[in-house]
Amino acid sequence: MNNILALDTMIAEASRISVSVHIHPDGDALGSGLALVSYLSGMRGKDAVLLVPDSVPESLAFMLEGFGEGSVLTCNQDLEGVRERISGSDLLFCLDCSSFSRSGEDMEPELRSSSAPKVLVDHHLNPERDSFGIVFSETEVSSTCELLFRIIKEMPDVEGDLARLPMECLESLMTGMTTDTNNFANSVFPGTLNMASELMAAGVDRDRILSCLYHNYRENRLRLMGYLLDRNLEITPEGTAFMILDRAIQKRFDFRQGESEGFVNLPLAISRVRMSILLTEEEGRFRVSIRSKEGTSANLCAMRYFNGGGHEMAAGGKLFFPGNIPSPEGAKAYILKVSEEFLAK
Ligand SMILES: [Mn+2]
Repeated sequence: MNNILALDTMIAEASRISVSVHIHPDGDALGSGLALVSYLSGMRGKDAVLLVPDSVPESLAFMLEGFGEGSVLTCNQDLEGVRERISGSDLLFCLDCSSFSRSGEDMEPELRSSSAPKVLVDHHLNPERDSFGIVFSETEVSSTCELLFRIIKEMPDVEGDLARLPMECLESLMTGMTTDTNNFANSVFPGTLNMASELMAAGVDRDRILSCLYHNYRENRLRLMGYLLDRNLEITPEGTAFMILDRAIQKRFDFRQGESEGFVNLPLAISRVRMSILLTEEEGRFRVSIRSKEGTSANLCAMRYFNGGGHEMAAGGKLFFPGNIPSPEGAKAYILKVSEEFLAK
């Protein structure tokens, strides 16, 4: 891989390294961030910390097991600490997002204005190359974890020998790849299966990871899922399925961040659905998740109508009120219009 030696030198010359991921971190963001912190501290002896723009969702808290107290700083708990950490860092990594603009408004200005060298490792479309000294950007991989797996494997101190790496590093990579592929249901490439195979051969307990990921939810998540599918899901004549997780429903099910993970994929099971949209109400905006089937671009839809982007068939964005729509109640009409316009023949 290009740039491996340049990266190796950059790491060798740094002592305080910070790794940032995107806001509302998912398994891939946390997995790649933790794996890198584990490699940098365990193998390279660096002072390495993962910076999370908001907080770690409860459902993914198990991923932090085995990591020391100071390995992760979150903006929600210690914003001052995060800012100090960024200004005191001599190397910055940005993982699983195409630019610092997805690092959240709390961290973005500090990250951008830092004079430390910056490295991007990401698998989304349209990376903001100019902001980084070294860019590892590939879209033909399942996840940032898969890309990072290949990078770490090629590092001169690893030489392809996974046994040299801390188990936390290997487990984090497996976890993130598993969540980003929806447990091997999408975005799986030949290299993805090789990665899984090599990690298992190196001793990663995949059954334990699956149990932590998929057998550990609160009852509310399942009841909310049932409610949304039965009472809330609508499908437009053009084949856009949409669900609106507004404040009232959030309250009713005591909704917590991360608990709707995967919901947006469910309507794709319906034959006539071409695209699925999940709106989650937040302060002054909806968070938007979009999934599409082959031939329909979730990325284009997110860019055109929802102030976002991502991958060809999995993207996200925001819908502001007031702004894009006058109030939360305007969401449905907006989606109907988008569907008509975007999926028109
Ligand atoms: Mn990802």
